Amino acid sequence: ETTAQPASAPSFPAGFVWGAATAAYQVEGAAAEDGRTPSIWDTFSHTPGKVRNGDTGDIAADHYHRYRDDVALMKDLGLQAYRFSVSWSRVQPTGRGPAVERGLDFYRHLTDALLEAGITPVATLYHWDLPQELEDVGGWPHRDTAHRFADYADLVARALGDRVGMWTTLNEPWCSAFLGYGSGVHAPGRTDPAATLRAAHHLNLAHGQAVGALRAALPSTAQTSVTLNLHQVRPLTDGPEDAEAARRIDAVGNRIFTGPLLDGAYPEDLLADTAHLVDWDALVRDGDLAEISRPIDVLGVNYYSPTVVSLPADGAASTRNDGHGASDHSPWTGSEHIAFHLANTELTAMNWAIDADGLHTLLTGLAASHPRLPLMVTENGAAFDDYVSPEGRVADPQRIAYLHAHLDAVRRAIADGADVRGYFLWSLLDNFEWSYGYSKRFGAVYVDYPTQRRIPKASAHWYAEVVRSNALPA
Ligand code: GBH
Repeated sequence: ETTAQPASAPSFPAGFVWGAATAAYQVEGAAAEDGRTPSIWDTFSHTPGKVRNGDTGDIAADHYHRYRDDVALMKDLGLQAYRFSVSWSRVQPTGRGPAVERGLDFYRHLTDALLEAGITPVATLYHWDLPQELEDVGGWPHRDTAHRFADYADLVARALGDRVGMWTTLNEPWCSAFLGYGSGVHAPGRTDPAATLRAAHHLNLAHGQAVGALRAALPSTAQTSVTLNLHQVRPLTDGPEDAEAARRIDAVGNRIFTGPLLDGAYPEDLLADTAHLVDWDALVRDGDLAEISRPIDVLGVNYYSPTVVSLPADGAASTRNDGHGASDHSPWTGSEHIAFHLANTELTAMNWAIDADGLHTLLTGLAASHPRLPLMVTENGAAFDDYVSPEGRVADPQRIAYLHAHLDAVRRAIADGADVRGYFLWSLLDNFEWSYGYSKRFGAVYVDYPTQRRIPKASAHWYAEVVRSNALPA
């Protein structure tokens, strides 16, 4: 046996989990097959003007039909885990009632293939694709949607609980509430501040009730989690106005979730900032906070870029690039007057500032505030303008540099005491990037959409070596 890495290679703890992630609507396609009905993203993407170039997820990366090849690709790359999401309207088309077995079969076959390849399946129950029928009767602003979600969690857990041991309830509930019902750049495209805050509470409640359902249906060894996009908020200057801007955005961007989920209460300052928009006393019923704060085993965090804010002296509402399409409506319900700035660094193709220290600060901050809560980086990655060379290769040195810097930030956070259990690259495949359609490529694997041919980018090979050695190149 030889030691492949020099002693100086910056390495990760033994047992650190290395994976890649996707989401159902972004990769599956087969939108109308085997009994699947429209989700809010089918409706939204088929509404002219909502998604760039009129792109939809009808076909996407055709993962529904090509999952065997995709699992083989993951095995070739040596991935240890695959984070995917379940399409609610594929397995329970009306959002209530009995399951569609053909829909569940897709996930049974996918997880069987993963297990056979030695890859751990990590299932997310909700990555933004609410059954349209549930939106038609009120969607997330309507309390009953949380109960429907708990029933759906029970149904999926009973179908897949014998083969999936790691479960995430929601992916980025901030996006569901604030981009879906606030700025309207995501489905269902509503722009109603009160509905936004109601949606946030009902997403929290849905998570808590689903954790209860998962615990009841799954073996005691199963792990439950939720994935949050915690904004790494920084004031533009050291002045008191910008500190106030950072406090407000931290409240409505982060603590509206971490407060009830991890600490059992909504923060007082958030309730005060938004009291004119919603009657919190009527919205939050007795017993809700106890359900929402049920213990979880792991907190998933997604990180891409920091958020730099200021409070303009003139009080004028700001216009900004929120990275998810232009809207006349701010997603920052109750804090619309705050201005946003790009950090003064290199940008990705999304115009997101590259700042790996933000990931270190995020992880060490959570370790300090919640020392007994294990963490998992459930998404991190970047879009660049990738293209296939005449030789059939995709060189993406910027993505390699991005991943290297962010993985080093994870490694430093662990060295500084953060209990980070694993890392999932976003994304395994190029895919449907929401309101940007197919114009942005986040994959480690290039997808040539006309042929659906997969071409691992240079970053995929680089990542495979990191996974193999459990270390970064020295
Ligand atoms: C993730 O969302 C998604 O989980 C995934 O489906 C998606 O493909 C991937 O990232 C890439 O976009 O919102 O104004 O504060 C990331 C969503 C993008 C939300 C950056 C926060 C920061 C600007 N996040 N955004 S703002």
